[in-house]
Amino acid sequence: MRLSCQEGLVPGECFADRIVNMEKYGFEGVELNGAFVLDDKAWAERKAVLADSTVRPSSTCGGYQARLVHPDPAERQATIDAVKKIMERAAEVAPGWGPITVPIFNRDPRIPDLSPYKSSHELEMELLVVMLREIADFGEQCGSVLFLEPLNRYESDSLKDQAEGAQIVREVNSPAVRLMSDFFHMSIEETNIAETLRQVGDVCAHCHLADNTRLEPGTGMTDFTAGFAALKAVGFDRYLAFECGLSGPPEEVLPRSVAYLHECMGSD
Ligand code: LER
Ligand code: MN
Repeated sequence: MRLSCQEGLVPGECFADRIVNMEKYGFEGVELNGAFVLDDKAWAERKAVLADSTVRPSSTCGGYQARLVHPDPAERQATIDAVKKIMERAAEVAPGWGPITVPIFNRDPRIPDLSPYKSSHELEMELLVVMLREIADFGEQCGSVLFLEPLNRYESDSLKDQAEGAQIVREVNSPAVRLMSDFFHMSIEETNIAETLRQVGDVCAHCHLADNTRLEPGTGMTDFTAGFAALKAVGFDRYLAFECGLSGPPEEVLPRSVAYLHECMGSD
């Protein structure tokens, strides 16, 4: 289990400065902004800095419109194109990591309800599996992984349940498509985060960390000790990336939160 952090959370005039600070604060990984992976100049800068650092890329987040189950085929294709480009670039640096995606946010148009044939939700999840199979084939060829992220009811009423996300990943049945578990979304949607992680642990390959208020871990009520014990029990050895607001200056609160999480992990 290793700690990662979204690049935008750490201060620095340029990416190289941010990475130096990340290492200083105790992070082993960085979650890149997908927009900077898609941009030629920003990607070249990131690749060069990472080649010289002990901080490893864990994942990318955002940077394109996440519309895998959008009703417009052109929008779905644009999402597939962006995801594949990020996967290809991720594999240039190392195998086994890549973009996070959500199927669709609430603000976007949804697949129409075709009851009594099929509900919107059934159609969306079926379409999601079809889309993910194409991504899985691509990821297996280039060596990259896509992380599927269930949200919470306020951001999407499509995929917001870890068990359902795990079921979809099992159906796609590829090492190139894995589930990711966001502690903030789980604190809203799951009755017991540790129990949930035990149940989805066979397909979970990435986590997002924030406390229940979405500030940095250690500021709220989420039981990270129980969550990490569950991850340990299922043999999770991947990255947990900070995706959160900060309760104070980053140089104070980020190292404090990292130290707190190491206590929660036990000896790790
Ligand atoms: C959005 O709330 C979120 O958790 C992001 O990780 C979505 O990619
Ligand atoms: Mn997240």
